[in-house]
Amino acid sequence: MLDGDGDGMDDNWEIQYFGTTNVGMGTNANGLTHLQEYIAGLNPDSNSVFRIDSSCLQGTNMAFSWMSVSDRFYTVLSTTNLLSPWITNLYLLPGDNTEKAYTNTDSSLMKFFRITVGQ
Ligand SMILES: [Ca+2]
Repeated sequence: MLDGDGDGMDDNWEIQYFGTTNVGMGTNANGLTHLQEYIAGLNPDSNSVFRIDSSCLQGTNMAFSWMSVSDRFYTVLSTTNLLSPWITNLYLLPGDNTEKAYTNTDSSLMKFFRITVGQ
């Protein structure tokens, strides 16, 4: 990654979407900063968001999927109570511009899930 201005965003990505590397840390209509959009692999020209694309029950197991981006890593976390710590279920799955999926095989408890994305 070329980051001549040291703002954490690839200069080529900044030039592609803003025409300059002087984009600052402003926010888009979706409330994310340009840096957050870059890390999530989003298009800052649109209202694109990082999200779970599909979820369904496979028997008693919850399965869900999301679109991945190259050079990003995804971690799936869960908790049985939003006041409790999050537990890592899947750690640093590399993105490759394909759909990624996770299936929770422990259906003994109701769980909340979230996915984090980083570089
Ligand atoms: Ca940069």
